[in-house]
Amino acid sequence: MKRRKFLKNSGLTTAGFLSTSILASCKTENKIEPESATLPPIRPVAVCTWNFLNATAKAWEVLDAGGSALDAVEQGVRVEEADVTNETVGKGGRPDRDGNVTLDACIMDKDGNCGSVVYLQNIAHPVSVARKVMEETPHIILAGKGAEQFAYEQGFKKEDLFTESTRKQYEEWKKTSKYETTINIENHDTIGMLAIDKNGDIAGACTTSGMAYKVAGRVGDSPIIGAGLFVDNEVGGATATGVGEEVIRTVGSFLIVELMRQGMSPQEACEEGVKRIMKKNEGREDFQIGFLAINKQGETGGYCVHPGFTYREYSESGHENNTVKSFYS
Ligand code: SD4
Repeated sequence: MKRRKFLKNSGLTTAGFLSTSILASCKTENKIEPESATLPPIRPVAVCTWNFLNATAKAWEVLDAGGSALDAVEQGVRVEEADVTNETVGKGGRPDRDGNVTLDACIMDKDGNCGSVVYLQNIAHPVSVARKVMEETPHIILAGKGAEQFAYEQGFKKEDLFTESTRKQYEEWKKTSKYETTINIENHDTIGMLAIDKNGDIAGACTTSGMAYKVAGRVGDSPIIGAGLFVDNEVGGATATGVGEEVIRTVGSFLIVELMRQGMSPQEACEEGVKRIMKKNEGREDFQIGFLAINKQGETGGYCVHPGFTYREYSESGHENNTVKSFYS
């Protein structure tokens, strides 16, 4: 206890010393510039994996109204969870090979608080359940039946997550029961979202139904803090899409944030993240990964294994879908 107090006090002293020296270094003639004058202005922004215009527009609406980055990412990704035409997220997500639609999601805030649900069935908005796990329990991850039970206790409704289309596709798939993690870019449209609010705080969320026709019980990277998503409010955030097994092996999003902490730009960090994965998979071409990152200054970047991955960015200067460079051309 005493030691902690000492560290806290010495931290304060160091902070005091630093701001004094920053102030001193900002002295121009007889005028002292406030410390904030030397920092870039805060630029609220929302970015997400792939070209999800409606989701980023929703996140931007929250940010523009002065809402928190945490609310923005939750509200933003919920748009995709509710969109039944997106067959990789939320309601309308494709099932596992036994015909269960199972959802994975996580959320992380500026203070490093996080919540996650894995293998969640019958609930259309796993990201909101993940937020409840973060805010209402002392835990971080709830799985399967326990997560579902918790969701009902929190007032979420039971829903059939199949649609006519996904049921038909599943019946068709069963005729061959062939499972491959193909590089088809259409097979990957998990949404990972990062946002910076007017206070300059960063939050992120990630939600998916995972690989179509996966082995029952399989959980990917998307709900794993550090793999599919990571946020450090001092540095930035990162999120991933694609074959989750490969992202987990390198703890991809955490790696990218740490690379940014060491001085890399979001773009450089995403490139290095993909290169690390490719080093472990030399010569392998049969999978796709896309990384997206943002730093504290609001700079963004992305990189992927195969061409096709894009990310949508939304800020007061408008919105655009950015095509990113890839490891293979
Ligand atoms: C997973 N990363 O479960 C997810 C899949 C994905 O678009 O990104 N799909 O491995």
